[in-house]
Amino acid sequence: MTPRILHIGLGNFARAHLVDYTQDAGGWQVTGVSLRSPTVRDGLRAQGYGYGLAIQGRGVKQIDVLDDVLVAPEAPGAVLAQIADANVHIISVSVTEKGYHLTPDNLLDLDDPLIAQDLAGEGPQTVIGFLARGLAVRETPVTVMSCDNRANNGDVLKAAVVTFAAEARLDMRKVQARFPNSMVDRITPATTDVLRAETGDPMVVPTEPFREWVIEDHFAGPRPDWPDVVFTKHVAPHEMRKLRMLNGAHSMLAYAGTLAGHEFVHDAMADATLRAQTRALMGEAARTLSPEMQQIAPAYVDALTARFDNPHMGHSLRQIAMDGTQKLPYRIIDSLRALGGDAPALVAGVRAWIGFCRAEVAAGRKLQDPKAEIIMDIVTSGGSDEQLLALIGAQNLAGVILE
Ligand code: CS2
Repeated sequence: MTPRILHIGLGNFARAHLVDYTQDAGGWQVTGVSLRSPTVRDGLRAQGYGYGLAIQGRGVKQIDVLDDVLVAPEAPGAVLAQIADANVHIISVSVTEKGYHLTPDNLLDLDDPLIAQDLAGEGPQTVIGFLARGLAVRETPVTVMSCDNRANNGDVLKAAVVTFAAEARLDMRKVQARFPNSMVDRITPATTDVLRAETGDPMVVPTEPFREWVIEDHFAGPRPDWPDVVFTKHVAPHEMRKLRMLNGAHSMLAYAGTLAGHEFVHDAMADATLRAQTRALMGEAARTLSPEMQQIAPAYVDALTARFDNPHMGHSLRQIAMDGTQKLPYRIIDSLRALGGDAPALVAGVRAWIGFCRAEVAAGRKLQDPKAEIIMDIVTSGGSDEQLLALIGAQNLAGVILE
């Protein structure tokens, strides 16, 4: 039987990263799980689960390593059965930052309504509820691998599952699961109708030629022979390099760029002030990294600049601006804290987020953020910037950010 990966959260990113790498490795299949809507399943099923990966400048690569997609709300029991299936050796996860339902200090948010419902025994609906309840009945070892942009992504996922299991009084004594940390990277914009029409593929995914993956060498069983993947004991230095330099700069550009009237990353990069601020932010973030990462930082800044400059990517600033309360803590605030506040470009990034929240509410646009309602209440009731900073765990940096 062909060994399988069960991938939870089959968005464009997973289809441009884990699924692409796994196709290159050969010998494995991937079964997808959509936690909410049937859209991706319906689209992929209509074409036999194959789709095109439009790699900028390199044409369309046909991906055919997916064998099925389950839609969790339609069949939660089938998803739980897959999590427990002995032929599934890896359960990978890309559900975006907010899919973890954590508090700003990375603990499972027991007040979150979906987590509360999962604990009450309905569903489940969240990745945490599914993993805890599925692993509890699994009999063989398994690797649970987070592929999301979160610091210590494997550790925080494991901690959330353990907390859930304890709260739900699940017996986890027989569970043999490992949760490696990983750093994932590939810029993957939303698909446009133009690309769908050009390729004749409604499920096509646009991405850049660059891809990077560093995974903690901590697997419970077999894994595909993924090409170019770095397996290491120490992922954190890589994770911090990527999250703080690439994603930190992305978030600053998203808010400052939108406020300046730009639509795409490459537009904002063509704005001399924002370009200088982007490179300055990367330089500030680099000062918080390990000596090895500091050494390669200048070349990394240039490589990131070139990736951001790519005019063919059409990477929308508003897409990156989503879910700021979930992203800013480890993309920008951690660096700022490490530098004791002495970092004008990072400060500009946080101030741009505040300005963006206020401008969106003033314009009557709905913020895309799990804390959108709280942000709206603060802004419309004349609340302070300090109150907004509290939402990203940065109230004690108000002095340096707002001075
Ligand atoms: C972006 C990321 O949307 C965002 O927040 O910063 O998705 C970014 O493109 C990827 O992490 C690149 O690997």
